Amino acid sequence: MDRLKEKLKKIIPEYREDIRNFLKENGERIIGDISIRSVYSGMRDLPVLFCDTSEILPEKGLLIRGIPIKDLSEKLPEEVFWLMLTGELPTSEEVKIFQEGLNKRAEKIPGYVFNVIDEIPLNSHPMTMLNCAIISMEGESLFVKKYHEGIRKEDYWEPVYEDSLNLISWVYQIAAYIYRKKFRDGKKVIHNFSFDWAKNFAKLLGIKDESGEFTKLLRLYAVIHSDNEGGNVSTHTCHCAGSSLANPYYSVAAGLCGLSGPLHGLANQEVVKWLLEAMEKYGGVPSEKEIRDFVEETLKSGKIIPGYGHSILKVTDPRFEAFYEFGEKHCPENPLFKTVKIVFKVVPEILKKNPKIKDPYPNLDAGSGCLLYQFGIKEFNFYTVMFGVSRVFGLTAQLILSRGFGEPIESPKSMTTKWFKERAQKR
Ligand code: NMX
Ligand code: MLT
Repeated sequence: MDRLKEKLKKIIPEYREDIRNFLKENGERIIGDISIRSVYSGMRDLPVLFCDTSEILPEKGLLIRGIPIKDLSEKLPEEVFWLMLTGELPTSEEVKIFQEGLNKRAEKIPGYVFNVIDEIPLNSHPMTMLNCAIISMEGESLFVKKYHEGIRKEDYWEPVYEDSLNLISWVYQIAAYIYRKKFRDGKKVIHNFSFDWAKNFAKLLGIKDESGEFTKLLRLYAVIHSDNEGGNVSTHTCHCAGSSLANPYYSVAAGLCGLSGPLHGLANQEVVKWLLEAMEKYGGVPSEKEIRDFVEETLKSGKIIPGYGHSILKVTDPRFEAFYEFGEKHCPENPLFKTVKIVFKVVPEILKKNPKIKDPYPNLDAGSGCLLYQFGIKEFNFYTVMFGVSRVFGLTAQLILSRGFGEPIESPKSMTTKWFKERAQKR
């Protein structure tokens, strides 16, 4: 029996009812004003979305269902997925059963998806391969099948849940195949494991891990990247696509296409690329002065400092701190990690000099890549795939809840610049 699904059968109708009642009583209340600048600045700070899996407090960072992300750093991504959906952490028995279910699903990955990857030019970016592979599986969607058979709106979430769990069980296998195909032996390792999600992934990637430290990193990595409230590009894009009732395969791929940009998920590869350039230039771990010069040079050339800044946070991202603490414990002598530390010492002070930059502190991408590098994943253009595989937990949790609530198609109104100008004059 699927215990998570059983729980959701109780929770989701209550969730729907609760929001409906809330809207009945308060739906017409006005909650704020909108400045013209906000509209023209990527809708920054506008409370126009709701998301119940997680929230970001500008001064504290990410909370998943009210729990600070660092307090979840010893948890499994499976547990965090459960938490996002139900508001509670599962018991150890519930986790075990849930993992057994995922492992059963893992074995049912459609074989053709590997042929699809084989047909993609090998010099394509790994995110291209990941997204093509995910989209190619959309014919597997149970949601599509049920929708065409005819299903009550209240029940949409159930096939979305099935599709989501399949995605969670399949996408890491796809990622591992892309890694081996593009960078290693090209072997397709058949999934016949019964470990937890991260250990399965570590095995498939083919990274030697006698100490178990790499698996620990993968668990942390997935938890840290799993969710980040509702407005970031990947989550919002997935949510928006899902609101048209595009199936979870399309919706997740839409979100992951958004993740592929350098201001979002691609920043992790850009960070390591930039750090290695600095190390090459100065012949090893640079001094503080050398990093200062390198940062100034980067800014003067019109480039950004990757891994620094955030559109909501106003403090060092606790997700960066979690990676930093992992690095201190597991690889304090790694030259790349040492360079990350020096950059962290130097960069915020420099960025603070630019009053336009609202957050001069590191985000999660400033510290994630150097840890993968330490364990032998040195091909940094694979890092966004690692982010994507982890983000699937949050994207799908949010899709399930959105369909559970019965959220309608997203359709904010856009106005012309002429309209805004006329409006500004009237005031
Ligand atoms: N280096 C140089 N300039 C920066 C940086 C940075 N790290 N961060 C912000 N700025 C600039 C930004 O480009 C903008 O300039 P302009 O007005 O000339 O376009 C100005 O400061 C104001 O930006 P903010 O309002 O502080 O930040 P915004 O919300 O627009 O953008 C990021 C947030 C995260 C996109 C931005 O800080 C950035 O580009 N950071 C570097 C890339 C990065 O690390 N992205 C990953 C974010 C996390 N993730 O995984 O998705
Ligand atoms: C994320 O985890 O999605 C990033 O920090 C980007 C964001 O929140 O805008």
